[in-house]
Amino acid sequence: MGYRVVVAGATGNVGREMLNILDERQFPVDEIAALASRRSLGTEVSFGDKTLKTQDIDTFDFSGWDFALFAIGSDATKKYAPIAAKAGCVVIDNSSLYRYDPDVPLIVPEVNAHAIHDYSKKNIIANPNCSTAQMVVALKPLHDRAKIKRVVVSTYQSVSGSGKAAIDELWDQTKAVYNPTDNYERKVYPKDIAFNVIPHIDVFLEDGSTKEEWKMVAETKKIVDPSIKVTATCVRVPVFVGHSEAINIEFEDFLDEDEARDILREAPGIMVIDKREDGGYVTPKECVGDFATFISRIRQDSTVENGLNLWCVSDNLRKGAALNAVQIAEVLGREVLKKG
Ligand code: 11C
Repeated sequence: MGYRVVVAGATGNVGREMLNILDERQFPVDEIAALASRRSLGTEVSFGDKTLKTQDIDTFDFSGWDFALFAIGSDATKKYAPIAAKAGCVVIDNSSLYRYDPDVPLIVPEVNAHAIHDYSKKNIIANPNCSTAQMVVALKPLHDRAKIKRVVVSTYQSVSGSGKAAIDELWDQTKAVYNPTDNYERKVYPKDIAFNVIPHIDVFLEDGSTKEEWKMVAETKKIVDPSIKVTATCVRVPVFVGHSEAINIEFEDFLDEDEARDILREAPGIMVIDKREDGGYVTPKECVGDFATFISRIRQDSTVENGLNLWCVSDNLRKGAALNAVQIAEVLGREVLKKG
């Protein structure tokens, strides 16, 4: 016996990846419902070799469904998650709405799968922000060995993190550079993204940081350890898919770069590609469609007592969103619902 699974927001970038990944990982699905807003109704989506007609999230009855993967943004989640959860359908939510709620576990399965048991307080489990998810996969095994004191991270985030309109914006602007008669209108970003970088993701906060930077701080504390200090600078780059991060870590104890490399090689969800030669590292283009978080450029930072630098790349639509949500569903199935 398998599961009755809902994907809400099935026509978006992340929703489509959720359907792909459920199929790729052969999740035991008995029945699947693809939900969309009224605006996208009629759109068909693929699930393996099947085509699903989207159903209206407004009128959908969640009772009898085991869990729902939500990729519909915070406003819609606020409306529909409590309805699904009340009907007994566990919500695995990709928005930021519930991430910081003490009654909702925020899960990256490689790091804190055990915390999933707290889901029953609200029948909701939160999926982290993409830039946090890949970073904590890398931090956790190192923290277990040498206790992390402080992390300084700079991100290089792809436009797919801002949705489909941003992908179009990068494409149209890039074409217009070569063909000046093409007109383009900036709709998503406040500055040009083609052949440029923008040091601004999400809204500005009072202290001058952005919400994306704050998320990396707050979520790392909730998922890994509240004692870890994080300072982040989040930057949008003209890459379609794949977020990259330059991470500087200061530890309590000494950790040699070779040992760090061995630890990361053994750690779940990580692929180490770290040759000190031309091309001996991973770039975002190569990680698209992959499940792993890739680590390269592992090296000692001799400017602090126990420091290490590394480069971390992952498919933001996968580990940063859809894959992590499906992995949460796998843990939920294995440890809690126990069907199949
Ligand atoms: C970006 N990290 O790249 C964002 C997208 O809180 O789930 C995901 C926002 C979130 O723009």
